[in-house]
Amino acid sequence: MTQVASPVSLTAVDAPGQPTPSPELEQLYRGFERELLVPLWTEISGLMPVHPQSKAAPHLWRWQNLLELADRAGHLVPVGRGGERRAIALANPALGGRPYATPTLWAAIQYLMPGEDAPEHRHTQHAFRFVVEGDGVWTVVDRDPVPMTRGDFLPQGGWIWHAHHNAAQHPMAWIDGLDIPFQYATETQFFEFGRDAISDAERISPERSRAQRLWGHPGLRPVSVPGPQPSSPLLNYRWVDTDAALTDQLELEDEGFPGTVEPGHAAVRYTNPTTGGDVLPTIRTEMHRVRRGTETAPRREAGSSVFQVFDGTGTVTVGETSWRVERGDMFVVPSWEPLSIRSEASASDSDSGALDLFRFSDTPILAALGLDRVSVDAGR
Ligand code: GTQ
Ligand code: FE2
Repeated sequence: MTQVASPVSLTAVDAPGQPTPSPELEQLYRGFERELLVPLWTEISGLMPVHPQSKAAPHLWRWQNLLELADRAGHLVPVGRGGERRAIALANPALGGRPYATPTLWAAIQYLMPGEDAPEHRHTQHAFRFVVEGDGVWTVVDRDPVPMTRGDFLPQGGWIWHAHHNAAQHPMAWIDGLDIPFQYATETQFFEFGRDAISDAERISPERSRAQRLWGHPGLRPVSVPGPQPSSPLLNYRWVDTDAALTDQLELEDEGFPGTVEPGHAAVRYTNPTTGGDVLPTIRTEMHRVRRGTETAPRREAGSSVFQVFDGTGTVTVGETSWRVERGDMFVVPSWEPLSIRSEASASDSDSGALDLFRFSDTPILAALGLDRVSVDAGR
């Protein structure tokens, strides 16, 4: 049976600017129903709110719980052609059980047992991997073996072939981010299976990917490859570089020079070296470092984001909700919910006691349409 618009009950419309109820008005509304029409005046506050009212909820997933369940899946669920990946998605509790962290973003923990292969495929969904701990897996992107170790970020633009292989004697976990919900909503997905097995040459893990050798030199691009590319040709951003960039920002701040987002808060964005813009057409990715004892000013952004704690401990507040967070924990910031981060070193924290957070968001989609907005409560 076809779904029809729910009837407008005159008494239920409790919004400003409604007409005086009468039998004639009731007749008019029944006429709207028959013709599948809905008036704006009964719906306007929901359809055109004064600011974004996200359907998604702020939510935190504990890394230890994700890891424990992923490991159980590793022992019970084979990975192979058809299912493709042992990836387990974060399902926002306010999005109806769909495997969506936010209305636009997929976030998952992926797990490979020793020696396992995840078969080659490609899809229009833009994707990345981020490694919070471990090593041993490399991903083969367009036949280029790319190593993955703690702190590495690996973008992987749409329609690029990719397979994963765990060469280590131990299981490995990492996180994936994709624009699956966005492409589901816009009905733009294509998918293709690749080879059932990668070649022996692709099983040999080099120190550096070919992409890193070609594109991984700051401010230098190969002259042989002209023009902008839609997603980054640099397939791995190494932790050593990200860490150095953040350390330098905070040291510059100590010396009285600009560079940090706000006092005690350094941040870098992963960029496409052929454009200087975001690494992926639909997903923005950043690494933030909040100095020990610093609390960031509450900040709202149009669009949604997902964070993973990379290092340190602290307290994160999203809207009305606060969590104590530690390494690996993942949380969602819905559109226009204020976010504030406080770094509080615990006794077990090593060295600096700073709180490092990896972040991804749907901002490039909004920016392309002129819908990106930010509001910072600097007065706090
Ligand atoms: O690793 O290729 O989490 O295709 C979801 C879809 C990971 C992947 C996911 C994928 C992948
Ligand atoms: Fe994939």
